[in-house]
Amino acid sequence: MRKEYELKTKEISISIKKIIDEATIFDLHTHLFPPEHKAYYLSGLTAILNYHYLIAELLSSTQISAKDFYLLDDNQKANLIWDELFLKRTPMSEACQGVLIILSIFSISTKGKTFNDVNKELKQLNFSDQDILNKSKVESLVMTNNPFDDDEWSLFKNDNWNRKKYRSSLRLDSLISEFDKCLSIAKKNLSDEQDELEGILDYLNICYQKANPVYAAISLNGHQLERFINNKFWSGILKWLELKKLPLSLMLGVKRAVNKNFDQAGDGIGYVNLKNLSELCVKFPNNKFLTTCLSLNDQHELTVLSRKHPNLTIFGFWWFMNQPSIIEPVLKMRIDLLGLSFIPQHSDARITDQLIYKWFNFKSVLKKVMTEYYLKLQLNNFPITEEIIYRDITNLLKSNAVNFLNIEN
Ligand code: RAT
Ligand code: ZN
Repeated sequence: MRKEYELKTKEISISIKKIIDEATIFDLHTHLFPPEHKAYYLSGLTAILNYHYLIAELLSSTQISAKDFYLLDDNQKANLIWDELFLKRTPMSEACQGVLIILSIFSISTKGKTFNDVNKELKQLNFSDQDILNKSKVESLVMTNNPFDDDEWSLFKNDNWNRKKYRSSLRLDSLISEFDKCLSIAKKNLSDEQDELEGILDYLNICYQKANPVYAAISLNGHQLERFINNKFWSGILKWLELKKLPLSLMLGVKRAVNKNFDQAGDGIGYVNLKNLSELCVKFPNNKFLTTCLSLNDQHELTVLSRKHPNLTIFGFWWFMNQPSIIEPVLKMRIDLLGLSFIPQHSDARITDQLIYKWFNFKSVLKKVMTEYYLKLQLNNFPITEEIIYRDITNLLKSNAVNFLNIEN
């Protein structure tokens, strides 16, 4: 039973902690798949250690060459990462500490243990995806589904998985990076007479029917964003999204392959001009845009834009932004400008087990920040009740996203 009376100062932080700990989550952007999609379901220590954040850390902080590293099999890679980053060095970075949080939630101590010791202990627990979802309190999550990757997309041929727990999103990056391949996949399903846009849209219609996506998404660098605004093909895609009432998630400011040798771990930050985003919001007022930016430099301008454009909603702390030391000040800046009308976090988890640490870390910062703001409100004679805290936290961790996407949860 939640207390309806005004909380005393000391009770506020206790209530916040309890409500945030218990709050369930709608995770707006992940790279996870249900276990039924066997080749794509990742869990366990080998996958956790072979995360591209940790590969980049290994390759940039040791003398190990990327070429030699990528010749190893998955277990050898994970073993090496464990030795170098967890045994020979202090696992201080956010990505390293994330691994330790997962293990400690499963009560596994790591001190001096080899990769094989820890791997064996974790395997013995034999936990399912639902066990992880329960521990992290994630009720439902959005996958990243590429309709131009036949093998990955074969997930939608089956009905043996939970579509409410694992929601779909249409990832459209391939339409930029490998347009000809997309066209030939679309054409397999269609007549020859159509022009390129019609062909792609017809194919996307088929995918839409099959997957019931909650949004479409694309990651863009500055140059691509600039071209996006005045491009006939993309205007056609935006029209289609409008008709389908599908928001477009724009993930802005990535520069792919800044170090090609690092392969999957080689992407970095690029320049992006957010004036282009503002122009996009004005030019397509009936499209809804979800946006996140990779660079710290863009956060203030992005937040101001979200105050100015009703069709622009900010989400998450993406990738290099997902560090507690960055989240705290930027989260406060967002609240100062937007109140609570944004979607504060997504996990971007690639390995199901990561849901545990990514949400644990975000909830810790959220507790600290929300306590500060409620105490300020109280000082201004605004009475704080458990009802209010519960409403706000539910909105931040679930309802803002669910309502924005207009889906039933
Ligand atoms: O955060 C990540 O894991 C990145 O590799 C990207 O996948 C990024 O989130 C994206 O969706 O492009
Ligand atoms: Zn992602």
